[in-house]
Amino acid sequence: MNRHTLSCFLTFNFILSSFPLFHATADLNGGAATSIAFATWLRSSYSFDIYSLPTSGPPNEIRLTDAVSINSNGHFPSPSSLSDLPFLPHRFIPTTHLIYVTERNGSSSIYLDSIYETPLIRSGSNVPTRVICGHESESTRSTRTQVLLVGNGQSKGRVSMKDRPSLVDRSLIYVSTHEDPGKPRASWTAVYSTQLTDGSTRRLTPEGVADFSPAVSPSGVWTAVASYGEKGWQGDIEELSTDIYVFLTRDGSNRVKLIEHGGWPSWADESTLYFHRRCEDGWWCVFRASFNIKEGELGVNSVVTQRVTPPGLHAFTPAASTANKSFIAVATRRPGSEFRHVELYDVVSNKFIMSTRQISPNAHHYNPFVSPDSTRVGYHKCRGETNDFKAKDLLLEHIQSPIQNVSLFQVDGSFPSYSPDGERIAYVKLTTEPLAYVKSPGLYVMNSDGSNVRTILTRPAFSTAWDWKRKGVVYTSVGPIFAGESSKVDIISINVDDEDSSYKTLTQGGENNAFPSPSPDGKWVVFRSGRSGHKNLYIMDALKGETGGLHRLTEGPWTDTMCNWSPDGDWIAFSSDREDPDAGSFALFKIHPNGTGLQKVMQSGLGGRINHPWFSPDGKYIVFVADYAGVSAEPIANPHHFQPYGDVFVIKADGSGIQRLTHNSYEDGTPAWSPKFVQPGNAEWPNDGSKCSLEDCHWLN
Ligand SMILES: *[C@@H]1O[C@H](CO)[C@@H](O)[C@H](O)[C@H]1NC(C)=O
Ligand SMILES: *[C@@H]1O[C@H](CO)[C@@H](O)[C@H](O)[C@H]1NC(C)=O
Ligand SMILES: CC(=O)N[C@H]1CO[C@H](CO)[C@@H](O)[C@@H]1O
Ligand SMILES: CC(=O)N[C@H]1CO[C@H](CO)[C@@H](O)[C@@H]1O
Repeated sequence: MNRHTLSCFLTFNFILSSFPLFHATADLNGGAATSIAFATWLRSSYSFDIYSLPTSGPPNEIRLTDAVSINSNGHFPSPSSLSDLPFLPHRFIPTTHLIYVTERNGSSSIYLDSIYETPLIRSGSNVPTRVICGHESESTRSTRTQVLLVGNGQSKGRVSMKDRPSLVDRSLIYVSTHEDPGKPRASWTAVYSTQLTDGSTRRLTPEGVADFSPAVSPSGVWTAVASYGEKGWQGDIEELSTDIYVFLTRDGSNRVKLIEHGGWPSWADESTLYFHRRCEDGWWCVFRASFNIKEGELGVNSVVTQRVTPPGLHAFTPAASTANKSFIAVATRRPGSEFRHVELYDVVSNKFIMSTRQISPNAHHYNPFVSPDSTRVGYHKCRGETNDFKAKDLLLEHIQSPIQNVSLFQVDGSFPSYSPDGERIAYVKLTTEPLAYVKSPGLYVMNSDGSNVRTILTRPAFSTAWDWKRKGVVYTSVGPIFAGESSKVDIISINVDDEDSSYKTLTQGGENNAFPSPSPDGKWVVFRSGRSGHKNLYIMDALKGETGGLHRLTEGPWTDTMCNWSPDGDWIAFSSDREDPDAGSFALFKIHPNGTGLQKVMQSGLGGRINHPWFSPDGKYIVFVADYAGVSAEPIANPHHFQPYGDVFVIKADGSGIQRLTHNSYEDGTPAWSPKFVQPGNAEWPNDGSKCSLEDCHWLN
């Protein structure tokens, strides 16, 4: 019992420049504030922290980040890159500096933590500023200074995703998604360089191109990226069909394609890069590329590539080691194991020499990185429960919104919808989710602040919607999601305030009747049904169901689905593949409830997908989920997401003025607008601990 917890940390909030936090791009709902809730596949149980292990000797794993929010994709800066940074205090002997991505405060930003061992000073002594918690041993304690290096302030004040940082010569190189390339199905991910001493930021990726996974060479002169180049995102959701390009870090010039087919570059020295690709034998494998780099003269022909890791296992996301070139770090998936581990691979003897399997066999470990002296390997994994604290997963998280007067909430559940007074949220847990907190799939209701979660129905259900007139009445579809036309799915209405959870089945025959949305006068419900052999839209009586009256709204050999009735009653928005049935491409349409006025509101480019439209309370805007912004990271660097391109967007109901609401590399979905403004805030699950219910990429199985 030598170690005990002590509240003693130094925080520094060094903000480089003073852009406004919110960049108002629109003023929806006539200036009245509203809210949008949406789901992000399993993100609420990530609880990632960055850990490190020595590359030789006893496997003493240490947690480097502070167990707040989600911390990932770390980088150990070299001592020379840190020299002269004005905000680094020099009063302690440094042990570790770590640069990483954090999602605290509802948007990603890049932090530098410096963890110092200091002689023990009893509390009350000269700790200069605000203090957060740390460890204390008999004679030392660690003190952490935490510096925000790059946030939205460095991106013209725009909310964006920040990722893959490296520090070179007092400049931070990273990706950000804050610039709209202005065309559908194009990734917004580009590489930027921010000068940390003066805060100036420069874009290194050419306009109209997306770059992923930047890596800076040890000298800092070159940066390598995975990129589609001019051809743009190809709709990939597993391996990205990228090539590797290099350019001069100082200004992005001298850009050349170095390697066809590859991703996740990592430099061993100025003429050696490791990278991954899916090999022809089906295994993900790591390659080494050797080349002779000279400004301006480089091309694919001068490069020699060689496969490094053997068949029989997947090896990916390599991290070269620069001081000791005899090994690299990789993530692996081995046959017979569902867990992703970080392993060291000796490139001289061609043997795996160390693995996180020894330390935490039943956890996923992501995206290794090696310290400049090659003595430590870092990675991130879910923190779970540890001895010194209990991490808690969030049931409801406030996400920074790029739109003024719209607060954004991520709900740990699918198909959230707000009650007409904005006080409650109905949502479901799907059968496909690992059920960490709930015993069974079904329908749940909570207050909009995340309190008072109640189980309403323990049967598989999906899309939810509240009646506008009858208080407490919720519609949902009961049965399997993603099922064929004739699958047994019926629409029910249930009063969530009734004690007995009895419900009324409104549709008959069970031929995939789903996505109910009631009319604002409370008389009708629009829904989709597979009863004709195709999924089309129908309208039925809200109280009596089909038996009280049924009208067919759309008809054709295609799929019309995910319908939402506008609050003024005049329109029904829906998603349809009618222009190219069964090709997997869905556009956004609207139609009057009397069947006239059909209009295509928006298409997300050729072959694109727009799903789950929902009208704003004033009917002037529609929120939806789409692949409009492509993917924002290599999917293999994340846990599994079925549709990693899913982001939430808002458009005017006439189809103009698209705005991106979410910026991340996860699968966001099923947004719903609240009629009232909900105060920003987070809510933890009432249970203790983080359940770490991660799933590794299914397509690696
Ligand atoms: C370099 O790494 C290899 C593999 O871990 C190890 O066997 C070797 O001792 C290291 N060399 C030095 C000089 O640290
Ligand atoms: C159909 O409904 C729209 C709006 O709800 C209305 O403007 C239009 O006049 C109606 N058309 C017919 C033929 O009833
Ligand atoms: C800029 C703006 O329109 N702000 C509005 C946000 O919503 C509140 C509450 O409805 C209004 O008072 C503000 O004017
Ligand atoms: C500006 C802001 O919201 N800062 C918060 C970011 O997150 C940390 C940790 O959760 C809070 O302590 C800050 O107040």
